[in-house]
Amino acid sequence: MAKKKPQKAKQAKAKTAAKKSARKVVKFTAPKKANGNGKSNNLPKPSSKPYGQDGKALTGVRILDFTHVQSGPTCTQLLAWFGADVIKVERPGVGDITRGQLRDVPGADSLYFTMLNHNKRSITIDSKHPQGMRVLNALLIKTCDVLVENFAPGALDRMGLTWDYIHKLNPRMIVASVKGFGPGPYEDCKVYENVAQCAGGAASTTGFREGPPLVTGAQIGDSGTGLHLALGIVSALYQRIRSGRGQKVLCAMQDGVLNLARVKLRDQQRIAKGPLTEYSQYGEGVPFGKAVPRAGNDSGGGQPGWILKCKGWESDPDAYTYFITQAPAWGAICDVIGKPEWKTDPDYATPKARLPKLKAIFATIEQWTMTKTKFEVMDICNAVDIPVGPILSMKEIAEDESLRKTGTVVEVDHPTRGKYLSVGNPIKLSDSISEVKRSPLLGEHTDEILTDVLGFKANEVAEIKNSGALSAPKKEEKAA
Ligand code: CAO
Repeated sequence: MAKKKPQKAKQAKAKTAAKKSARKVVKFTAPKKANGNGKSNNLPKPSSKPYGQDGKALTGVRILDFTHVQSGPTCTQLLAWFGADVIKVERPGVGDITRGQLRDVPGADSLYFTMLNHNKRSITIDSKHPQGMRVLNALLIKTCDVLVENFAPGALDRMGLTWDYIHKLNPRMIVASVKGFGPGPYEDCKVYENVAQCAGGAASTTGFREGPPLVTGAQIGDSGTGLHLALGIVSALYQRIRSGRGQKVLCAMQDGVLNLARVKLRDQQRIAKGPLTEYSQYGEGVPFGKAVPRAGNDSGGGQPGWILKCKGWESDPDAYTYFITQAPAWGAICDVIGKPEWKTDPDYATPKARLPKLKAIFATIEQWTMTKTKFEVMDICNAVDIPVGPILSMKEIAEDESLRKTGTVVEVDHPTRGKYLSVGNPIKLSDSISEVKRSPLLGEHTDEILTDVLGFKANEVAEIKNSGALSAPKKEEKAA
């Protein structure tokens, strides 16, 4: 018993610290006891409200959003769609640099910004001003569960917001960061999308064998990493229920891209054991080198596929279909393209026999697809279980009624730019319905956050404002 006393004292101390850091808004409490099956007997009662009417998945979670450009904002936008209260801290006068980038409407926030910052609130704070730090400290201690940032390496520390400092202020705080590279030789580098695509192995494995490495239009470095980070944050929030403490969450863009390119690392190991037979270069008799080659439009799995021309391809750059010669569909493919004899011909009947002839086989299939529109190909092939997919232009996607119905493409109204299209939450939860709310204007919620969230009195708000910590330096005001 005597030995256990210091342990008890420690626990009591930890409890007091946890109590001190407990905020009004978030009440994640660990279940008190577990029964014999390891299951909690102290779980909240099931909701009596109908699906979709009992708040959102992350209701009660508050995020100090110190993100900018694309990777970080993607993450915090997802959290906001799931109901987190995301408070975006922006530099006075300027804000997130993307507000002014690629502007299509003079004076209005760019689509770059509006499409990445829905459902958030904006406060302007100069983090390098003592009064600005006072507000940040209040956000850190009093109300927020997670700080998310994607500054250049070291920038957060230079503001004085080191992990030790934050953790001391609020032991429950989760600090989540996107960086270009993880610890190692490149950890200090600034990184943008395409750098990550190159460093993560995507570019070297994308494109045609005869051409240079290629980046993809999908933002796998920025948005892909933001998505990874969001999962890290909700995992850390879940662990905090049990542990009572926050932790650091780091997602390097190189790592995120590599995770998405993992099938290529798979192939890198297979190449040492022999040629990659599903790559069309194998059928063409082109020897493999030491590293995974670019595979053009070959499908990444064991089912050969290629992009084929459809009716109208001469004038429409997107009149193409992706066509997969999945083994179980081979008979149907032969019938559809008018080559029923291939079903029994030993030179064509098995996947192995077809491998060396894939280029010629796809050329024959293309003779058929060129007689149909990509949507006709879709209808005819799907009716007999042949996997195909039309190459959709962004124009076609923007006009797609079914995507509008599911809320994946949404029309949003904005006070300075008017109506615009955006991508809504691609993740659908049946009991946590996402509504897309317009992005905030710069500093739009500064006053309500100072008073309603942080509880500063009128004289304190005036003191902070008069100090200049929340407004642009005079020179910038003149230039604007
Ligand atoms: N008040 C005062 N200063 C602020 C501030 C605020 N509210 N918000 C930001 N700043 C300051 C930072 O403290 C930093 O100052 P110091 O360099 O003096 O410490 C400065 O603004 C610039 O921050 P930054 O270095 O992050 O910005 P940058 O434009 O030079 O670099 C980027 C941009 C994206 C290359 C870099 O942030 C980065 O590498 N981030 C991590 C990887 C990442 O997310 N990349 C994806 C970008 S999306 O394509």
